[in-house]
Order: sequence, then structure tokens, then C-alpha cells
Amino acid sequence: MTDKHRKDYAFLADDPHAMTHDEQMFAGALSFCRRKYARDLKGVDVAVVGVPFDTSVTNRPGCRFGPRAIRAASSQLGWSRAWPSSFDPFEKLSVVDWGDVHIPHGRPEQVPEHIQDAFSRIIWSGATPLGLGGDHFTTYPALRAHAEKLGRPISLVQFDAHTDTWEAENDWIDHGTMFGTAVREGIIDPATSIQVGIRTTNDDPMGIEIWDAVKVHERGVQAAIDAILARVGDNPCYITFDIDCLDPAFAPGTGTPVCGGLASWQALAILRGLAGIDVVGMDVVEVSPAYDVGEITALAGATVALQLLCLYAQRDM
Ligand SMILES: [Mn+2]
Repeated sequence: MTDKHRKDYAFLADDPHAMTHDEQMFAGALSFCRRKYARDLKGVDVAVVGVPFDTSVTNRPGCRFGPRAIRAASSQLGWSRAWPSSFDPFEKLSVVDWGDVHIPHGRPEQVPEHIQDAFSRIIWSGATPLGLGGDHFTTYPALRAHAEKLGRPISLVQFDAHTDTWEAENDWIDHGTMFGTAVREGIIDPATSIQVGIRTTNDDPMGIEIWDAVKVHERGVQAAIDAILARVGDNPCYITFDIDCLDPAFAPGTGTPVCGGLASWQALAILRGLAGIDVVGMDVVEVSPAYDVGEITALAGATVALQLLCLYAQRDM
């Protein structure tokens, strides 16, 4: 007799390489793209990890609920190949949902260490983390974990409205200063790093190349792709996508929205154009569901995350 209760692939999926297309997209536990939850990462290529932390935001909070919202929105992306890609990333990659990093309550000073430890566990197991924020500070301990494994500074490809390199003390827990700290600490290599979509003023970009949103709008998607590929070259890179890179029309649900940003189609086209880049880590951050409308932002976040998986699947091209 057929098992009538074989569904809910978040628990029961038996093949981390295959996407199942016969589960109702509104049902089941909220794993990323209906992937199975797993902490055993043997044979796993990518572990999706939520980082529900938002107390380093400078304006509107709420992106601690981002991982849930992205997982929920991602459930409708699992039924078909990631359009317009010519392959299914889940056939090329074994992908699981690792669950969320434990954020210690009442011990904010311990949060960076907790996040770094989770990313280190994933990285040293041989898998690659795909982080779902959380505010953008959460990228900093992830970068630390990667740089430690690489044994050298990592190249950063940052999609963002803000540079996040503003001046602060090194132990500042702040979503607007951590990339400045990362440059000073030798975690990021600024000479091979680039920021795309910027539309706030910062007099000291700390040696990182900036393609602000105006430049992307004026010169176009292909020019932005060329600039990123030229900047990063063959270096291993971390792609971080702050959802506020997108215009508030495409991503209203975020803490520090800025007008004049990229359309979601521009950002997705740029990501697609990076096929072959040596991506070793990636995240999507700053989705804040309380300010979202009709899940626009969560869906954008989930779609970007899926596009990052496609990119990861193409890194050997
Ligand atoms: Mn940011």
C-alpha cells in the first residue's frame, strides 16, 4: 500500500540532489525550497542556514524574521527549474536546510562568535553555506569563517544601497560598519572586491570599487557584469546580497530602504552574468517581513538565493 503520509519533504526527502515536484507548495514545514532539514552534511554541497539576528540595524528592525519569510516565499520556487536557467540546480547540487544559527538571548556580545561557529562547522564539513539573514552584520562572522578556511583575505561582491564601511571600533556590532572592519582586519581583499547598487555617500570606500546604482542604470547590466568579473578575476569570492540593493518598489520590506535602486530583473540578470565566478560563500540579508507588502521582498530574496545556487552550480564553468 502506498504510504499516504510520505510528504513533507522538509523531513522526509530521501534525495538531496533531486527536487520533488509533487508536494503542495502551501503545505509543509518552511524549509528553503522544500529541502530536507539536516545537520549531517556528508556529501552535501550547499547548506542553507538562517541567521535570525537584527539588533545591529540602524533604522527599522524586523529582519530576524527574514529567514522564515524567505523560506515561505521559496516554497513556490521549488516546483520548476529556476527560470531561465538551462539546468536544475538541485540536480547538480546536494542542498539541505541546516536550520537557523542559535542566537544567544541576553548575550549580544556572544552573537558574532555563535554565527561564525555555525558557518565554520558548515565550511569545514566540506559544504558551502548559503546564509539567509538577518541584518547585514551577520555577513561579517561568515566572512571571518571563510577567510580562516582560505588562509587569506576573500574577495567580496556586495549588492547593497550602502557601503557598510563606515568608521567604527573593530568590536562594534553594527550593520553599517562591519566591512570596514573586515578590510582593516585583512578578512576582505579590497583590491578584488566590488560594491554594486550603492546610493549613499561614504567618503572612504576603503579601496573597494563602487558601482553605484546610477552607474548601473546609465551603463547597463552587461557593463556591470564585466566590471565585477574584471575586479574579482579568478579569486575565491563571497557574494552578499543586501535586499536594499533593490529599489523600494521591488523590496519595500527592509530596514533602511533607499530610492533609485536596481529593479529585481537587473539584479537577477547581473547575477546570471557572473556564471563561472569562483563563489565560495553567499548570503541574502535584510529582508524584514513586517514592512513587506504581498511578500514582494521575501520573494525577491528567495529568488536571489535560488539564483545564487545556480551560480554556485556553475562555478566550474
Ligand atoms: Mn548592507
